[in-house]
Amino acid sequence: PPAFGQADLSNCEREQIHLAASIQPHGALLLLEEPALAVVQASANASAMLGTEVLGRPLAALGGDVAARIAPLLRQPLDAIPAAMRCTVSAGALAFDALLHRPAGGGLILELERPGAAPDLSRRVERALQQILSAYSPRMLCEEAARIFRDIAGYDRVMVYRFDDDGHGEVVAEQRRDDLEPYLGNRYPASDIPQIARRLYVRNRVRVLVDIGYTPVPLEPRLSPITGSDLDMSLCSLRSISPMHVQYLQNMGVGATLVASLMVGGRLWGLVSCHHYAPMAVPFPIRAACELLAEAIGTRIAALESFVQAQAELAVRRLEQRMIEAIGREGDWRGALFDQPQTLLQPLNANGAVLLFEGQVLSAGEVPGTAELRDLGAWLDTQPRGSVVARTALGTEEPRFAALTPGAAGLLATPVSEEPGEWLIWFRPEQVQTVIWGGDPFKPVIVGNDPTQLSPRRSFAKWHQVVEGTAEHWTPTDLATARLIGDTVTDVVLQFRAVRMLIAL
Ligand code: BLA
Repeated sequence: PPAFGQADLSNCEREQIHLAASIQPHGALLLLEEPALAVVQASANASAMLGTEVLGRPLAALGGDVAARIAPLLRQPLDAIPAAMRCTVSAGALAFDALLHRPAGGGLILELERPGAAPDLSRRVERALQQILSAYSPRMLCEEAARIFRDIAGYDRVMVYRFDDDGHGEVVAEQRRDDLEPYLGNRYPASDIPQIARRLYVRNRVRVLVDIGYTPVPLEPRLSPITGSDLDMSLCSLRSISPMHVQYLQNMGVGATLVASLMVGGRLWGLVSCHHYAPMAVPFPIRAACELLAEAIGTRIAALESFVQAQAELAVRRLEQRMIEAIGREGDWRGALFDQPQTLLQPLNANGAVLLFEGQVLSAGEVPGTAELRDLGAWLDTQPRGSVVARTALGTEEPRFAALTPGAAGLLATPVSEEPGEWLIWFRPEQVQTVIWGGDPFKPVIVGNDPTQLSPRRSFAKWHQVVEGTAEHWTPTDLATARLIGDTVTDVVLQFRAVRMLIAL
């Protein structure tokens, strides 16, 4: 794989970004070797920043209280979460915010930054947590998250960026300076954020780029004397940012970023991405607050998502009730499903739904023509029984239905009886049809191989290519909901047929 900074567009997926061998210049990094805590590797700016020679000397020799402050922290594991402290160096003349952790391979990494003006955040964080806890839908929570980060971190633009199952991203909420172009609703391909970076962001939950125009400060010596290889900087907050990504941000005109991971159920669900159009240093307490808030937001998203599932189950139970009442009233259950189109569309976030039953076709919303629907029914009969049938690129996966894209690129179907040809089917359109973009999304953009062309515009064009012909994924919740509706209708159909038979006798 390409070393840090050596990647081009053909191999940037595998750039070793955690082996940056350099830092951003707003702090200094020391690698300490136990037991003496001797400085064996340091960023080239360390001696100047700390006001004393560092390489080869034990930490205690640097003056101030830094060595004494570290001693009690060494009892913590420090291999997953860095410990934070305030300390002094050089006979107490210089104060620093410090972060201490154990990288893979051994030793201790100490990162030091001069403290910025630290506002008292406790009231604002408390209020923010309150707002997070009282958000009652995932969408509302994401909007709240963008407002909270803008308030606390103060960047020009804050986006909540959500990943789908394939890793493609969507800007689902945004707060920005009024004069900035909106990115809300934009979609980006998974390839904009390599897998290696995503794995890193699961472990390192807040990343900061202080000044896009920075000159990276190399580590000296280049390799860690403890391991004989590049220092693992995965958990470093001063780590240099991949030049590939820096180029991307430069092309967007961005001057500084802070990005926090949103973890839901142990997965990287999305990011809160803050952009500033000038350099921006964020003092450690603000970063710590952002990390805490991102954690709270992720936890709340998880709770709301399981609540959404519970709501869907409740809605299906109510639907069952209404179908049974309709049989009593009208001698038929189908009105309960189709009198209001939203009844069937909303629980699955579908654009169209169809019932094929006893040779008849009932529909809600946008659906293909009757002849095509009958063909679909015949094809569904050839599919294995016992589970829902789901397609996100129907026209590609089943080429004879190619003409049904763009309106019905996504299909979800469940049988409603044991009889052939009796199905409930939901449809979703091709997702490029559903995207809002400030400007013309279909204006051709050449997706070339030149990194200096990296931009959201190009990304969007690339996303467009990658997802062509596909609908938004059916989530596990969608599949469960569809199956529940299918089973419920099947029960109702059995009762309905039994009653009809009795009446006929
Ligand atoms: C990282 N790329 C990222 C990150 C984002 C994006 C959000 C995470 C940055 C962080 O957590 O600090 C992408 N940023 C966007 C997008 C928007 C945005 C889409 O603001 C839209 C508004 N990038 C590419 C390509 C490659 C690439 C083609 O576009 C190469 C495969 C690489 N992106 C790349 C790398 C990183 C990255 C290497 C990791 C940066 C790092 O942490 O060092």
